[in-house]
Amino acid sequence: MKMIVAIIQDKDSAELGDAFTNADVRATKLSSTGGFLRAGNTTFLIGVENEKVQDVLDIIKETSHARQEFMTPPISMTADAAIQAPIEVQVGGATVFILPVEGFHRF
Ligand code: 2BA
Repeated sequence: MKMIVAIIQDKDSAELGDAFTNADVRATKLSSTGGFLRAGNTTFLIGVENEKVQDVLDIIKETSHARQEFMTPPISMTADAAIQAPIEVQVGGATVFILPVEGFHRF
């Protein structure tokens, strides 16, 4: 069994949640915040049997879209505090970690 941790953009979370339900994939949705943009994103925790991992990855890939966002860099990131122009950042469709699961219990 594996635990898939998928960080996706809030805009895609409803569609991804529906896709998981339709595919009978059990998931937990957490509200999270990106460390760089400090904007809200969504983290799904999905516990799945090894043979279903690829199916889940396919669903995430189909549903998650990369987008361009703008952020104003903090003063510490700019050479000159007077230059505070927003920079364009490409936010990925999904950042996914796959972890081994030692145990799974439902009581
Ligand atoms: P954020 O940390 O808010 O990052 C949003 C986007 O900003 C990133 O998109 C990346 O394109 C850019 N970015 C992040 N850190 C940067 C830096 N130090 N310098 C320049 N650009 C930077 P993604 O890579 O697609 O990441 C989307 C979100 O996934 C992240 O939001 C974060 O919440 C999560 N994430 C990404 N990599 C992670 C990792 N290795 N561990 C934990 N969470 C991660």
